[in-house]
Amino acid sequence: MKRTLIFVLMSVILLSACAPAAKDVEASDVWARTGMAGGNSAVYMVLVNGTDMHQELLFATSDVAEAVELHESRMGDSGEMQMIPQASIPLAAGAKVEFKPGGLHVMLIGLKQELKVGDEFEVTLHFKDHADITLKVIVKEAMMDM
Ligand SMILES: [Cu+2]
Repeated sequence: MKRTLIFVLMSVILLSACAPAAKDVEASDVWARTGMAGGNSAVYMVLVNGTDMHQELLFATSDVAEAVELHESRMGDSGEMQMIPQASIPLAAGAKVEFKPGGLHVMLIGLKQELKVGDEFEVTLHFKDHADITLKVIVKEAMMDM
Protein backbone atom coordinates (compact mmCIF):
# COMPACT_ATOMS: atom_id res chain seq x y z
CA MET A 1 0.00 0.00 0.00
CA LYS A 2 2.76 2.37 0.96
CA ARG A 3 4.72 1.51 -2.18
CA THR A 4 1.64 2.14 -4.27
CA LEU A 5 1.21 5.56 -2.74
CA ILE A 6 4.83 6.48 -3.38
CA PHE A 7 4.48 5.27 -6.96
CA VAL A 8 1.37 7.36 -7.42
CA LEU A 9 3.04 10.43 -5.94
CA MET A 10 6.09 9.93 -8.17
CA SER A 11 3.83 9.50 -11.18
CA VAL A 12 2.09 12.75 -10.38
CA ILE A 13 5.40 14.56 -10.10
CA LEU A 14 6.58 13.08 -13.40
CA LEU A 15 3.27 13.83 -15.08
CA SER A 16 3.25 17.43 -14.00
CA ALA A 17 6.75 17.75 -15.44
CA CYS A 18 5.89 16.39 -18.88
CA ALA A 19 2.18 15.65 -18.96
CA PRO A 20 1.26 13.21 -21.71
CA ALA A 21 -2.33 13.54 -22.91
CA ALA A 22 -5.11 11.93 -20.84
CA LYS A 23 -2.84 11.18 -17.88
CA ASP A 24 -3.77 14.40 -16.19
CA VAL A 25 -6.89 16.36 -15.40
CA GLU A 26 -7.98 17.72 -18.75
CA ALA A 27 -10.84 19.79 -20.08
CA SER A 28 -12.11 19.68 -23.66
CA ASP A 29 -15.00 21.21 -25.61
CA VAL A 30 -14.82 24.30 -23.43
CA TRP A 31 -17.42 26.90 -24.37
CA ALA A 32 -19.71 29.51 -22.88
CA ARG A 33 -23.13 30.79 -23.81
CA THR A 34 -23.54 34.36 -25.03
CA GLY A 35 -24.41 37.01 -22.43
CA MET A 36 -25.04 40.71 -22.01
CA ALA A 37 -22.77 42.95 -19.94
CA GLY A 38 -24.23 42.93 -16.42
CA GLY A 39 -26.01 39.64 -17.12
CA ASN A 40 -25.03 36.04 -16.61
CA SER A 41 -23.48 33.26 -18.64
CA ALA A 42 -22.32 29.71 -18.08
CA VAL A 43 -19.24 27.72 -19.09
CA TYR A 44 -19.52 24.12 -20.24
CA MET A 45 -16.86 21.48 -20.83
CA VAL A 46 -15.94 17.85 -20.59
CA LEU A 47 -13.63 17.33 -17.63
CA VAL A 48 -11.60 14.11 -17.49
CA ASN A 49 -9.57 12.98 -14.50
CA GLY A 50 -6.85 10.94 -16.19
CA THR A 51 -4.86 10.67 -12.96
CA ASP A 52 -4.87 7.68 -10.60
CA MET A 53 -6.12 9.85 -7.77
CA HIS A 54 -9.42 11.26 -6.69
CA GLN A 55 -9.60 14.94 -7.58
CA GLU A 56 -11.95 17.63 -6.48
CA LEU A 57 -12.85 20.84 -8.27
CA LEU A 58 -13.26 23.44 -5.55
CA PHE A 59 -14.06 26.63 -7.44
CA ALA A 60 -13.40 28.55 -10.62
CA THR A 61 -12.33 32.11 -11.34
CA SER A 62 -12.55 34.41 -14.35
CA ASP A 63 -11.90 38.08 -15.03
CA VAL A 64 -15.04 38.42 -17.16
CA ALA A 65 -17.54 38.13 -14.27
CA GLU A 66 -18.09 39.64 -10.83
CA ALA A 67 -18.62 36.15 -9.38
CA VAL A 68 -18.08 32.60 -10.56
CA GLU A 69 -19.95 29.67 -9.01
CA LEU A 70 -20.27 25.95 -9.62
CA HIS A 71 -23.91 25.11 -10.33
CA GLU A 72 -26.02 22.15 -11.30
CA SER A 73 -29.31 22.66 -13.08
CA ARG A 74 -32.00 20.24 -12.00
CA MET A 75 -35.69 19.85 -12.67
CA GLY A 76 -37.55 20.94 -9.54
CA ASP A 77 -40.71 19.36 -8.14
CA SER A 78 -42.82 22.05 -9.76
CA GLY A 79 -41.33 21.29 -13.17
CA GLU A 80 -39.12 24.36 -13.28
CA MET A 81 -35.36 24.27 -13.85
CA GLN A 82 -33.47 25.11 -10.68
CA MET A 83 -29.79 25.89 -10.29
CA ILE A 84 -28.21 24.34 -7.23
CA PRO A 85 -24.85 25.79 -6.10
CA GLN A 86 -22.24 23.04 -5.67
CA ALA A 87 -19.71 23.34 -2.84
CA SER A 88 -17.30 21.27 -4.96
CA ILE A 89 -17.37 18.74 -7.76
CA PRO A 90 -15.72 15.36 -7.10
CA LEU A 91 -13.79 13.66 -9.89
CA ALA A 92 -13.06 10.01 -9.22
CA ALA A 93 -9.85 8.61 -10.73
CA GLY A 94 -10.52 8.07 -14.43
CA ALA A 95 -13.89 9.78 -14.28
CA LYS A 96 -15.36 11.92 -17.04
CA VAL A 97 -17.72 14.68 -15.92
CA GLU A 98 -19.75 16.65 -18.43
CA PHE A 99 -20.69 20.26 -17.82
CA LYS A 100 -23.57 20.93 -20.18
CA PRO A 101 -26.77 22.95 -20.54
CA GLY A 102 -29.37 21.50 -18.18
CA GLY A 103 -26.66 20.02 -15.91
CA LEU A 104 -23.41 21.06 -14.30
CA HIS A 105 -22.02 24.42 -15.32
CA VAL A 106 -19.59 27.09 -14.23
CA MET A 107 -21.90 30.05 -13.62
CA LEU A 108 -20.63 33.49 -14.58
CA ILE A 109 -22.56 36.08 -12.57
CA GLY A 110 -22.47 39.77 -13.40
CA LEU A 111 -20.60 39.85 -16.70
CA LYS A 112 -18.15 42.75 -16.95
CA GLN A 113 -18.38 42.62 -20.72
CA GLU A 114 -20.73 41.33 -23.37
CA LEU A 115 -19.95 37.78 -24.50
CA LYS A 116 -20.59 37.52 -28.23
CA VAL A 117 -20.34 34.47 -30.47
CA GLY A 118 -16.67 33.90 -31.28
CA ASP A 119 -15.32 35.82 -28.27
CA GLU A 120 -12.64 34.12 -26.20
CA PHE A 121 -11.79 34.49 -22.54
CA GLU A 122 -10.13 32.53 -19.75
CA VAL A 123 -11.48 30.56 -16.83
CA THR A 124 -9.23 29.00 -14.19
CA LEU A 125 -10.24 25.82 -12.38
CA HIS A 126 -8.96 25.40 -8.82
CA PHE A 127 -8.60 21.89 -7.42
CA LYS A 128 -8.03 20.49 -3.96
CA ASP A 129 -4.94 18.39 -4.77
CA HIS A 130 -4.04 19.46 -8.27
CA ALA A 131 -2.50 22.54 -9.82
CA ASP A 132 -4.85 25.18 -11.21
CA ILE A 133 -5.88 24.74 -14.82
CA THR A 134 -6.52 27.79 -16.97
CA LEU A 135 -8.80 27.19 -19.93
CA LYS A 136 -9.50 29.14 -23.08
CA VAL A 137 -13.27 29.48 -23.42
CA ILE A 138 -15.00 30.13 -26.74
CA VAL A 139 -18.41 31.82 -26.78
CA LYS A 140 -21.13 30.01 -28.72
CA GLU A 141 -24.87 30.20 -29.16
CA ALA A 142 -26.56 27.85 -26.67
CA MET A 143 -29.26 25.52 -27.97
CA MET A 144 -31.27 25.40 -24.78
CA ASP A 145 -31.76 27.24 -21.51
CA MET A 146 -29.78 26.60 -18.35
CU1 LIG B 1 -26.15 28.50 -12.81
